[in-house]
Amino acid sequence: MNSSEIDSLNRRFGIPNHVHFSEGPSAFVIAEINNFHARVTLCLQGAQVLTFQPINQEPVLYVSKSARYVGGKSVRGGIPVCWPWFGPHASDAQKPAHGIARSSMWSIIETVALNDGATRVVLELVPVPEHRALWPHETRVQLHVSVGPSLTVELVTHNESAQPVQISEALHTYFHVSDIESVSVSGLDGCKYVDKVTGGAPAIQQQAITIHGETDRVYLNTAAECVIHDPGLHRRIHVAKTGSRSTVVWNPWTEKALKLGDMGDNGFRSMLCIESANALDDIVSVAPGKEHRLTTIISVERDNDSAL
Ligand code: TA6
Repeated sequence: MNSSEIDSLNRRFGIPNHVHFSEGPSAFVIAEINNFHARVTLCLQGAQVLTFQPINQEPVLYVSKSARYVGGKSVRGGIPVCWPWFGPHASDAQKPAHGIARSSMWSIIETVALNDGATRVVLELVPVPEHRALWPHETRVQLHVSVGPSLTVELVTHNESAQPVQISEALHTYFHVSDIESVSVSGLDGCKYVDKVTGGAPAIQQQAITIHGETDRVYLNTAAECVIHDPGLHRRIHVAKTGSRSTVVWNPWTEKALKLGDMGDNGFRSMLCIESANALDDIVSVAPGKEHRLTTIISVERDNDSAL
């Protein structure tokens, strides 16, 4: 997008002390949402939230120091939008992993300064001819981003066809942590999960989750809020959700991170994905003319009592 198009975005959707558009790396269009609660940046490609930093807090999301800003590829970090399928396509390995949304252009359709000083930005996926071969359904998808003391991200699927449409999806959130081996995650105790590292073996979570190697788990049939306990940063990150029956927990660890090529040498040590999703058995059927909303609500709580 060139500077006159960015000027047009600022004229139509910019809001002083709330929303401003600028050109980022590789001419990516970046929306900066800055209010007295927090600062968020997102790129129009993929409607990808990149950063979230509440006032007086450390960054909450992880973006790889080796992240690449390439057209048609999601950036390593922030909150990639996986839609209308999660993971590899169920029947066609040629189709892109995690669907079409995260690598496609979205447009801004609304920006609002809310009464409590928060800010909302609404984006919509721009339909293009090549999508039809990948996803031959009449659906419209929007992302609603609300920035206040917490960050709320809503992925809204509208079924505009006369038939039910099945989707799987995730808000694939990368969290910034002090060190992966010093954090734990509560909220999924007793929950059934599919362990993708051991070839899909089912298991039941015992107690809090700790990470000491490659971890790639889809927790099923759970609406639970997760909490990342991070004594190194003296904080707890709360990941609440609605419209989601799956939670994905992922850290690639050394070997997988090296294979990915955009996580640097030890980037995996300062990230943990806790993804609000509907995946595997939790596929969603959206009735004709209806909408489905997957929401993740991220907030941070200081924990000055915790010590490493
Ligand atoms: O959500 C976990 C996962 O499905 C992992 O299996 C891994 O593939 C990760 O997503 C990242 O996928 P990406 O295509 O962004 O490299």
